[in-house]
Amino acid sequence: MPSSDINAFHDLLRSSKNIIAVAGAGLSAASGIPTFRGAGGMWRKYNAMSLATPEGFSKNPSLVWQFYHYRREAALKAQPNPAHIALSSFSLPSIRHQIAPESTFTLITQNVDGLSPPAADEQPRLIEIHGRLFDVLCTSRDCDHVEFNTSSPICEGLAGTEAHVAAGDLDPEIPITSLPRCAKCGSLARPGVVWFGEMPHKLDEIDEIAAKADLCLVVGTSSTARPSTCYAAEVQDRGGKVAVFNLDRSKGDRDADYLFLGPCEETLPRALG
Ligand code: BJW
Ligand code: ZN
Repeated sequence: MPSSDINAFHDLLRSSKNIIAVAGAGLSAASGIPTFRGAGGMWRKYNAMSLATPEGFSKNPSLVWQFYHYRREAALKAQPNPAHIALSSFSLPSIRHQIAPESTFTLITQNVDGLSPPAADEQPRLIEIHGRLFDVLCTSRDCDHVEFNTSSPICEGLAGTEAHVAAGDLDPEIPITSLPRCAKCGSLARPGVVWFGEMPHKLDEIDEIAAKADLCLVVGTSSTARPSTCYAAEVQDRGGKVAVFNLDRSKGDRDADYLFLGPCEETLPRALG
């Protein structure tokens, strides 16, 4: 069984040289952003294959845009919670005594909500492996324009639909011409997130970082979506350690070296602060 000895974990933090954290939807749960799986998860109410695949978007971009408009509006209203803050301030000089001075820390988040605050000195390094809700991509191959757009609503055609989506009621009738368009060429735009079957971002960079990591924190993720699910085992296979922070038991956690069960907005500040 994994240990939950916080003092031993603090010793491990201090002796680790290259730390990575792989985070998931549970990190943002206390900020009011719903998770995907489990009780209250979005994939219980909405069909993942219709809303989070390129095929779903080709078939009905209107349904997909309503889902992402609803998610954008929720993220715009949300604030980082103590778990986000604990991760982003992990390398600040004030708490730097917790870790070795020359150590590195990289946060690989599967979340697209933008709630992990960027650190001033680029430590921790933040990698948003599944993209960002507020990136808007042109679907025309000839253009490929990307725009960072936090407008609320993103377009008039979607205004107010978030209330219906929250009730599980997506409107199949919104015409494609009323959906977000590319600011450069006018083609249909799409959310800048990574759907099932698409290539996650910065995989080469992550592989390089994970290959050097000697400690992997697994925070608020069900560890179901590849490739994020692989990094902890990779670190452990090379002799590194794994610490899981989750509300509940999750896939692979019995192999972890440390397991801190409970809301990560409580367990992480205690473990890292
Ligand atoms: C708390 C808490 C609290 C709650 N405190 N904890 C069949 C068809 C198509 C693809 C595949 C297929 N079979 C396999 C695949 C591959 C697929 C995959 O892994 N599928 C499995 C899920 C079956 N992966 C992909 O397609 C990926 N791409 C890929 O593989 O490319 C090829 C390639 C890769 C690498 C090398 C070579 C080739 C892309 C995956 C994209 C995932 N997309 C989504 C949507 C993104 C955009 C959006 O946000 O809308 O990403 S799906 C969804 O799952 C989202 C999440 O990022 C991801 C992971 O979920 P997460 O974050 O773990 O959330 P939950 O809800 O599952 O878990 C929350 C956890 O928090 C729970 O454990 C709670 O207990 C806990 N919790 N409150 C602490 N307060
Ligand atoms: Zn364009």
